[in-house]
Amino acid sequence: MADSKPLRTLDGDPMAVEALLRDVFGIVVDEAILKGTSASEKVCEWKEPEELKQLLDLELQSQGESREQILARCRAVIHYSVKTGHPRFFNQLFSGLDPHALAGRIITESLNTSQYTYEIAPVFVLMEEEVLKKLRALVGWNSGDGVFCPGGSISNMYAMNLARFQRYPDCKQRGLRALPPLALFTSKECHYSITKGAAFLGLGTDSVRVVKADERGRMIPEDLERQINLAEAEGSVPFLVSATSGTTVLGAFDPLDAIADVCQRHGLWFHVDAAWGGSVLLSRTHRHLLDGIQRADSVAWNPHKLLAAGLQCSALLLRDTSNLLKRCHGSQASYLFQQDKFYDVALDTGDKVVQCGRRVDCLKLWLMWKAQGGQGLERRIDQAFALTRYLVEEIKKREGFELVMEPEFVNVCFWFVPPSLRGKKESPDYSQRLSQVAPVLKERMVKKGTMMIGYQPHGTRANFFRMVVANPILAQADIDFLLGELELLGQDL
Ligand code: ABU
Repeated sequence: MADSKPLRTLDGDPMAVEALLRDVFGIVVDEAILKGTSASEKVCEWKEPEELKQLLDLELQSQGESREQILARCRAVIHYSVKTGHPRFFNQLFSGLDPHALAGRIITESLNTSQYTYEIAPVFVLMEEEVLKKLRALVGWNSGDGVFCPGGSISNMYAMNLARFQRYPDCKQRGLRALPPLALFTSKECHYSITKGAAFLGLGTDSVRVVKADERGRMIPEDLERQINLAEAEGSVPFLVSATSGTTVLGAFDPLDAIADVCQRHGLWFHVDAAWGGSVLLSRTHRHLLDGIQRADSVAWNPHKLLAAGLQCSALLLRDTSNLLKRCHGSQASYLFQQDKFYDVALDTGDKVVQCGRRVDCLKLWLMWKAQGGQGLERRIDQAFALTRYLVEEIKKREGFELVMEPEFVNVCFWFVPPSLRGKKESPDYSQRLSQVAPVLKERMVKKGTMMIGYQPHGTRANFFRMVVANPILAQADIDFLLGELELLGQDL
């Protein structure tokens, strides 16, 4: 690459800009989108970090590079990246590549605006409100507020901050000095952002009281009540309960109605972390899993997960109609939020959030929804549940596969028991040896590039795979492939 001609600046040369971007889009369509979603291509091209650094030639230089060099770099970036839209990428709670959502992401990137004022984001301010209204309606609210956040963890932190502010508005000015020792409650299966949020907001991780979950991973409301009473007896002031709809590993749905009853009895803010499971609200068949969500004060919901809207698309929804977001976070910067503007300044939503610049996250969801309709999205959710059932039945049929439990959602947790461990459950080192299987298989599948599945230990359970059935292009053939490939990779173990 070093001897090619350097790229002259493209500023003010529309033909050169067009030529470059048409080439780049061509590469993106061929390599990232078509090959990236083709089952006959690899999910990833694994390289050790030192080798990858060399291959990518990461160091930044004072000299610019030629167009050919830049195009080769674009190809290399795509080639060595993990293809999360690939039908054998099962590693995270997001996967898939919806073309309409992607079109929205491309437009968003190209327009490069910030969501904070109507004057620079007129389309997106109105669109965000419409999309949030639709999500709120699915929760069961015909009014309220909300905002797109940079991820579900931040949505959860917003909920904690709002709950605290609503109870102790003084803390905005006086900070922690305005507060008694506070307590919040969540189950042991909650997302790790709850403890992170407690630390970040100055509540401290000790303020998080961990409520017991049942054998399926669902919060036990009786234990919640017990923990609230205990916290009070110890001198803390309970202020928030965070329930989870779709836990990260087991995919469990907390019993929201029973938890809402407890919150109501104790006057606590009821937050539902539905980052993973929120999209189930679109399915008339399965939305009963979230019965009671309409009683929440706040809901976190990530359409970038099960709806495949693309990272990131993470809504915080609020039942509040008192402008709580703005009262809690507003700082009235006079250079952005002039009150004497020529339009309705209520459309300047930037002071609702702690960020200044804020990405446009509504367009990808809006465009996908326009293309699919609510019915198309509902079909996707139902299809994911149906494929999950297929996977579960296949696991039950095959020797060497063992379910951790019947899934409630599209997380399928299972062990692959290799030939050498079959029939040895009673051996004292069985669990320890079984724990070593998933990491070995993970390394093999990644190095071969055929698929990616996550694994983890869980409580006293040995490492097991967590298969996530979410990609809208998944078919039974991909499920068959997954099981066959595990058998193949693990036949010598
Ligand atoms: N926000 C949880 C994501 C972790 C996962 O994809 O497993």
